[in-house]
Amino acid sequence: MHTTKLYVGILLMAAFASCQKNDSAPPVIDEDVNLGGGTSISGTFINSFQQPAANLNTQQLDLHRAADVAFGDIFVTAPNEINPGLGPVFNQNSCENCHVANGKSPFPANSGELRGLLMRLSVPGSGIHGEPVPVPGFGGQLQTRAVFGKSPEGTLSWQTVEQIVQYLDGEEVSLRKINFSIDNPYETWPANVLLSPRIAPAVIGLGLLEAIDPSDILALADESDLNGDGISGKANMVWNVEQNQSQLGRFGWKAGQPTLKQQSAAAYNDDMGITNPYFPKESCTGQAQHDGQTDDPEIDESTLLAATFYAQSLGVPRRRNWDNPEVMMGKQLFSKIACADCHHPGFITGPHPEFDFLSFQIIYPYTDMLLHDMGADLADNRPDFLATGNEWRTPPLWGIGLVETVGGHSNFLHDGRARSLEEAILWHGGEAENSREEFKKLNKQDRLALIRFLESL
Ligand code: HEC
Ligand code: HEC
Ligand SMILES: [Ca+2]
Ligand SMILES: [Ca+2]
Ligand SMILES: [Ca+2]
Repeated sequence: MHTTKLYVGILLMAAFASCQKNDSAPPVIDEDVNLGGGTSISGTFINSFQQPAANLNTQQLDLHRAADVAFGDIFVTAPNEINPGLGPVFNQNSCENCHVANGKSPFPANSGELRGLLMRLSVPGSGIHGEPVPVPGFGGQLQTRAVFGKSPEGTLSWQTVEQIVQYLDGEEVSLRKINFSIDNPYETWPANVLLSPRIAPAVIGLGLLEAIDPSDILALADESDLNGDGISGKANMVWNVEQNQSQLGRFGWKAGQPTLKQQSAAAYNDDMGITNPYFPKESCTGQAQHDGQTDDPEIDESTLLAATFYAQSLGVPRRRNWDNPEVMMGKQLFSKIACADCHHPGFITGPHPEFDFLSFQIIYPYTDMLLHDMGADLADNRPDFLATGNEWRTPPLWGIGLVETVGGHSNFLHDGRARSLEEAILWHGGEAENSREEFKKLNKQDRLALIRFLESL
């Protein structure tokens, strides 16, 4: 790439040039303080992920407020005047119940209240468009709740196993591995089911990630590791249901969804049992307890677009403490030990077809949007389009330092197993093994500096 670096270089040169001319120029700030470009907002508070993008015009701000309502709408059992159609089977009854305060879900305390944790299912192989193959009788996701008179598909339970890792300096950290199982299936649980636990991610900055030109993402891919650095990012190619074609995958932990609209439509359908123009059949269609009818969609296109717009139009919080010396040292280490080789700092978004506030923004999401083999310990062993059982999409790191402020927890990684940023780093394996080993060799002061940098994002 390096259009972004070039561009930023030019900006910095411009800043220096103006310093020379003019003594009252503003202090030079770190290039990535405005993580979300013109959408960036300030402040460190519990509502940090619920602010509209700073660069919305009045009309867009009105749309955003209406969209906020759609995201929070609680669905109930039909017949009901307002928001009917929940189920027959479902996981939660509103978007916000999983994406609490728009932040990352915590790992649940018990299987009675799963919060934003859900289990994807499939049997080995792939379908005609390369998609995971649904499990007969259970589909592609385990719905753990059902409306009155229907049975949940099963319950999710787990056991945790602790394992110790040691730094070069002798300090030890205990990592929590989680082994999931499905209990009380409503009918016989087939053999050979593949499981993929997923925790709800934060929903900030997603419109910007959608606006990155595909060629800028593909330019970072190095599938056969031609440059020999042990890192071989790969793009997922997934099915766009509306356009009836294969497209770059961007959203979800394995980049299994091409657009925010399709991601949102799938969430209505699978997570809440709400049929919609994209997915007009109930998720349990074909199962014994479904009545076999396909009625009109339970929400219309405008509701679907509203929920989609909400995630597109949220502001990204600015970095904090970026000029703290420890944070600045941590940022250097982040590049030095190759974290930045996957958590790619910057992009300039392309032109967004609909929304000018997403176009040509200089953003710092700290992701390459590509899939990486993260090793056996993180593997779910369940393929998702081109993503193998070992591969995950690099998650963006913007906002990661506010997870605790917003959600009151510090659980990370696709299944929420990590209880701190430190644990999240120590789980890295596969293509990230060298990077993790470098981290383990750092002295305590340097390790803390790296974490302080993450906390500034
Ligand atoms: C049962 C919990 C649950 C509910 C309800 C839910 N989500 Fe999600 N959401 C998730 C999980 C888990 C993921 C990650 C999915 C994956 O990796 O496949 C996700 C991912 C997303 C993403 C992509 C985020 C990213 O970084 O790639 C968006 C956007 C999203 N959800 C929007 C919505 C909307 C809109 C609704 C309501 C219509 C909704 N969600 C309802 C759990 C939920
Ligand atoms: C080979 C690519 C790669 C490298 C190198 C890498 N990461 Fe990651 N990182 C990922 C992927 C992929 C995940 C998601 C893994 C999962 O959830 O199972 C991740 C997850 C994370 C998370 C948790 C994010 C979340 O939302 O839960 C943090 C924090 C993180 N990485 C920081 C780092 C740091 C710090 C380094 C350097 C020591 C680093 N990473 C090196 C690819 C990489
Ligand atoms: Ca329904
Ligand atoms: Ca199901
Ligand atoms: Ca490489």
